[in-house]
Amino acid sequence: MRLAVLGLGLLVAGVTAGAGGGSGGQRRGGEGRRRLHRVQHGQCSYTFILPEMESCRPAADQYGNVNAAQRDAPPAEGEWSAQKLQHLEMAMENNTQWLQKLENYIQENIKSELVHIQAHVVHNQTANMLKMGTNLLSQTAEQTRKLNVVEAQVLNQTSRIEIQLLENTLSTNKLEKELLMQVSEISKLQNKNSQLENKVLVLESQHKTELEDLREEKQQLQNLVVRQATAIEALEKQLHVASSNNSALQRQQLQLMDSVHRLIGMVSAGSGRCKDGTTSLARILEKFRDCAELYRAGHNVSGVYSIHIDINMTEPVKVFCDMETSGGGWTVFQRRFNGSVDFQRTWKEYKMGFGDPAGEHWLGNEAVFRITSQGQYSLRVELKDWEGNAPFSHYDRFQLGSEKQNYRLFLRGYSGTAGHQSSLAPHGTSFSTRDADNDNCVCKCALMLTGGWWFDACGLSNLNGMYYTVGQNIRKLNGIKWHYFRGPSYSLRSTAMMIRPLDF
Ligand SMILES: *[C@@H]1O[C@H](CO)[C@@H](O)[C@H](O)[C@H]1NC(C)=O
Ligand SMILES: *[C@@H]1O[C@H](CO)[C@@H](O)[C@H](O)[C@H]1NC(C)=O
Ligand SMILES: *[C@@H]1O[C@H](CO)[C@@H](O)[C@H](O)[C@H]1NC(C)=O
Ligand SMILES: *[C@@H]1O[C@H](CO)[C@@H](O)[C@H](O)[C@H]1NC(C)=O
Ligand SMILES: *[C@@H]1O[C@H](CO)[C@@H](O)[C@H](O)[C@H]1NC(C)=O
Ligand SMILES: *[C@@H]1O[C@H](CO)[C@@H](O)[C@H](O)[C@H]1NC(C)=O
Ligand SMILES: CC(=O)N[C@H]1CO[C@H](CO)[C@@H](O)[C@@H]1O
Repeated sequence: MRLAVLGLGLLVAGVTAGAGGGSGGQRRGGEGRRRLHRVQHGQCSYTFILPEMESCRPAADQYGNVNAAQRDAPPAEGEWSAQKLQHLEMAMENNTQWLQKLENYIQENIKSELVHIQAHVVHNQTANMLKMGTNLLSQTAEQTRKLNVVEAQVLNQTSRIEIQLLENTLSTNKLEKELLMQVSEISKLQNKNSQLENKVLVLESQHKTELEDLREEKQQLQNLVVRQATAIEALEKQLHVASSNNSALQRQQLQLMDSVHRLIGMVSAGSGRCKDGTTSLARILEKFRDCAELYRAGHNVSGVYSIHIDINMTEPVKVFCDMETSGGGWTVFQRRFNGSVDFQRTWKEYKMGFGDPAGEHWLGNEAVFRITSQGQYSLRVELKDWEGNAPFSHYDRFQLGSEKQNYRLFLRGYSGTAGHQSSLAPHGTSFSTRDADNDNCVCKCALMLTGGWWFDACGLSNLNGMYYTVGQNIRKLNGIKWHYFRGPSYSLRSTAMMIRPLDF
């Protein structure tokens, strides 16, 4: 390859060199017969302009034809014209000679330069050809290299694809194996399934028979239930009669208990001989000190019960027990809800109590004093207004002083929903009635506000005030008042004050 390119380059150089020489020679030959003489030297051209003479027509024959023209010319022209002609010829000859000299000179100069130039051109062309050749060679080499790289890449891709194909076939084989295994497992499972189905069929048939047996049993049981229902109805009827008999019996029992108490009193008042007998009798007859004990003994229905406040009070005291509110067991000592009982009472009446335990009622300061002296008691005040609100006030500790202490109040631990703070008179406030003024006012609070209460001066509450019905209960200073619930002049609809042991 390299050799071929080199040869080609040499050939091209030779051709151009020959062409250049040829053209140069031709031009020179032509210029010899013209008035403009031009010489080409490389890229430069030299032009010589020669002096022109008038009527030089004969000049065309100046080489060799001069004598012939002289012979052909008419003799009339004369000697003058012959001389002139000779002169012209000489000048022409001079010119020609000069021109030849010039031409020789130029030719010599040009020859040497031409040789030089041709050599240069050949060298330059050769160098250019070589350069081109080397360029071509290097380009070819580069292309070959690139081709090799591409080939390698193609081979790499092909090998990679082959590897992937191998892997794929491998995984396909694996999958086929797994598929075979799964197919076998499925067939196993199908076998098991068919076995199970058989079992299920067997069981179903068993169940059917059992179900039929069960249906028969159910029928029998239903018949039994119907029979028993009728029996229960009969029993219920009997129970109804018996319970009516039972309440009658309870009443008889109460009467009996009263009579027995009276007997015990009589016996204890009598001679001391039978002391052992009376205590054993008292133990036999149950005595409840408050509603909490009644509740613990199983009485869980609100209503009127009898309690024995202490050993000396032999007569039982009838009291209303609230067995529902906040766990039950409450001994109610004040209750108002329809104004049927007058609460304008004297000190003695407030001491001993008044009203109806089943309706509106005041149990009595003496009883409350004795009950709350038995242990630690809590107080709960239940209130209702005419708009249907039913809040409460609770005091952890509540106790009344004795009559000598004017049944003064002992209170601690307020909580509840009937106001953010207690409306009951402060600790130590005495009880006042219209005939016993123990308040902290120069006035008589019990007369102004009516009823009997722990008036301070005159305080924020009075649940024993006048009972006003709905519509008349507003702007009444002497009504049923609980300041922090409905303010100082609103008379409430219903109230209840009740006590229960702190540890109930
Ligand atoms: C050789 O040829 C290049 C371009 O073909 C030209 O530029 C350069 O002058 C030449 N050299 C000679 C010595 O003729
Ligand atoms: C194929 O090409 C990758 C990256 O292009 C290369 O890591 C690997 O070695 C090549 N493999 C061969 C066989 O040339
Ligand atoms: C109810 O009591 C009466 C007598 O008090 C009695 O004759 C009757 O048999 C009793 N009834 C029942 C079902 O105990
Ligand atoms: C009340 O007591 C009876 C048994 O003495 C019981 O069956 C009933 O559930 C109780 N009622 C309440 C509200 O506790
Ligand atoms: C105890 O009972 C007797 C007789 O009934 C009575 O005289 C006495 O005042 C009573 N004591 C008290 C503290 O009530
Ligand atoms: C108040 O209630 C009691 C007990 O429920 C009832 O006997 C009485 O008739 C009632 N009085 C009025 C005025 O409603
Ligand atoms: C006619 C003419 O010009 N003749 C001249 C030719 O050249 C020689 C010398 O070169 C002259 O001496 C002539 O006078």
